[in-house]
Amino acid sequence: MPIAKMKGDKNQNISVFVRCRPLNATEKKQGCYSVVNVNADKKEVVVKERHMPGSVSKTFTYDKVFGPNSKQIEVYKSVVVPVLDEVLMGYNCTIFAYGQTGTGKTFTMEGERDMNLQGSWEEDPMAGIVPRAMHQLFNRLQKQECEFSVRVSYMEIYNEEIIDLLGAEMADNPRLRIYEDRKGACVVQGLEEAVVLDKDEVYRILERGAQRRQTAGTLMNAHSSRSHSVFMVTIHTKENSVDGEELLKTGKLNLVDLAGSECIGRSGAIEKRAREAGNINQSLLTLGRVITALVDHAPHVPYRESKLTRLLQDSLGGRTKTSIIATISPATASIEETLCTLDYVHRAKNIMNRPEINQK
Ligand code: ADP
Ligand code: ZZD
Repeated sequence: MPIAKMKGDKNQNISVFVRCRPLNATEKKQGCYSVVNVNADKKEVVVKERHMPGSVSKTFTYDKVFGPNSKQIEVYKSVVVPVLDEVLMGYNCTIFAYGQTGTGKTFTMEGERDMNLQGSWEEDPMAGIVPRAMHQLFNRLQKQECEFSVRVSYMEIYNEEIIDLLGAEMADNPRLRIYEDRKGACVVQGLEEAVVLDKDEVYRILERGAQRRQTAGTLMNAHSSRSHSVFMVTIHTKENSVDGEELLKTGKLNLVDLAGSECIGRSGAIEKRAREAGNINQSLLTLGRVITALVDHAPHVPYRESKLTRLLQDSLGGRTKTSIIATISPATASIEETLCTLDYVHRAKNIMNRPEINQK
């Protein structure tokens, strides 16, 4: 079949994963116990609604599930390695982390730097998806006999404003606007695209981004739980095919750490508490509405109603390969939020994308 015919004719569901973190010291002190059971073999998460004889339990099935003892490397190998293969084949891919604040979205997407560790960042066992993906990307590209270029953008969406986490030092961040390019893709005007030449430059960029974010978030906790951070990598490769022709490929990877899901209730309605606090996260709210519209096959999908959904429109019902990692707490006290998260991402499993290779 000619390539043109094969293009985009395969529908593919979004992949959905769940990771449960361990009970923490505070929860243990409060007498919380675990109400979540993760069955990796059956790919099931079971939530016991009452911890008594004749208890009610709810079971959800996903593409893969990770229990409280799962390690960063394990999540990386199962979820990200296959995605990186696809990016290098020329697909656009997106991985979202979704869940209540404090359940491990940032731990999963970015990880943590063990400052007692003398070793390099590449060897840090606490490194999350972003540093691992960047490290493996350069290892893979340097092994391949091809010319390549790697560009990185890193931004935060807070209160429907885009903050560039890599922009020039003194640039008093003007509000960055989104516009549509000739192909109809949404692009952020003026967003820094850092060219990364090798693995050694990666850490400096991550450090800069992490530092900027701290400066941006004066009210740290509230800020980080309400903001979305988006790490975008674009890879261009040029190979010579067997018949001496040039093969140009472009792959893109979006790694998205979403705002805490807690202000949005199970029905998708904004909780009264959140509304009263003026804490309406337009991007998170719209994400939920976009998912609903897609799974219901509604005639109109409200992509344009938020920055996040405009920017990532192609990941939701478009030509990007998309995965979602839902993070949950095992604790009794979080059972309502946990069920919300499990429901929400289970519904998202029904979204169909039609991935297409970018190749010339
Ligand atoms: P979120 O980004 O969802 O608000 P964080 O990533 O900040 O949550 O995680 C909250 C706390 O829980 C952090 O102290 C983090 O180290 C810890 N944590 C999260 N996930 C795990 C995990 N899978 N294993 C061990 N600790 C975890
Ligand atoms: N989660 C940490 C950053 C934070 O919220 O600040 S951990 C990883 C991805 C993107 C940006 C930073 C990192 C991070 C880091 C910490 C401190 C200084 C630089 C970078 C990290 C963690 C482990 C290995 C590599 C990078």
